[in-house]
Amino acid sequence: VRVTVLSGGVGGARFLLGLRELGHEITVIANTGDDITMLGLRICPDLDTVMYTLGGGISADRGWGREDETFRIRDELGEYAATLDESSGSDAVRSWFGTGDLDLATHLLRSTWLADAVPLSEVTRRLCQRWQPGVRLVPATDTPVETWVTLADGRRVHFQEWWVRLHASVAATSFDLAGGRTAVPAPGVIEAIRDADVVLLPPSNPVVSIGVILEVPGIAAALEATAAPVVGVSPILGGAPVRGMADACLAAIGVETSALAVAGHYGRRGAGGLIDGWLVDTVDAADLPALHDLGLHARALPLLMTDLDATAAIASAALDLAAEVRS
Ligand code: FO1
Repeated sequence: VRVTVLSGGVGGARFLLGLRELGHEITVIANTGDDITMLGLRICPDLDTVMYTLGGGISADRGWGREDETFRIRDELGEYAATLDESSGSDAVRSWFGTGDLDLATHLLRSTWLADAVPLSEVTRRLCQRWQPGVRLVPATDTPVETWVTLADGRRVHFQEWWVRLHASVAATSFDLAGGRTAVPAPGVIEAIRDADVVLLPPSNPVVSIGVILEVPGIAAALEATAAPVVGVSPILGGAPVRGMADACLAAIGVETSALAVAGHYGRRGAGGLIDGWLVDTVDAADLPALHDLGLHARALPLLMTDLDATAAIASAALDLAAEVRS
């Protein structure tokens, strides 16, 4: 079965580990709105988290960067930062975002190839030759895009600054995808949605991960048009995200932090929305009638991805719901 998955970082990558156990032909369309250029290097957090997670190199506790990592270069840069002022350039003194020594090899290679006008999708293909993730990993777009956040105090900061330095402690009032208007889906992205047997929305951040992928012109329309059933997995359990700060993102766009509200936010296909089916955790089973009233196929089951078997069971339930939608 050809399964196409729109994915962000940690939650999507963990879901993919379970889905991969089921042995289908998987194409992952990854969010690139988290991407940032630091000290001349292009860093693609969600592409790398999926690649490292499925390739067996991810730092399990961090959810980003490499296992067995050292940060000698980051710390050495910090020694310089301590003696510099802003006139030296914000990258030089901005030491709140550090990359590990092993991780730097990925950024050096990617940045060299990008500087030679190699498209990000080709860069990703080359990097995956080492990591063998067992899926086709494609950025949503080869066009450089970045999520920027407008804060309640009027500042506009890069997503990473809001997420990492501020830890979303200052309320966001809106997100915009810099470069998004002229972004073009990467080669194969539209076809992967159009020709899929099933399209899945894993429990990634609905706003800054899935939402950003959907902002790339053409992708939302492809989702609405595909003959494949589209099934989502709620990232919100019992009114809270399992990990990350999807609640802060949902609040910024005026969506309540609940499994039902996120389903309503994605909307039912055929009614201008993007999904046909929705999985919620057992704690949200009371939402099933309301989900059916939205015209969605829905099922409640344990959604905590505690281990590989639990995650594979969730992925299997998503495929079962897709089969129910198709029938
Ligand atoms: N997250 C942090 O909290 N602190 C960091 O210093 C940091 C560095 C970093 C470097 C490379 C990379 O791929 C990810 C990194 N992240 C860091 C995580 C990143 O902010 C998140 O992975 C996503 O962008 C949010 O999903």
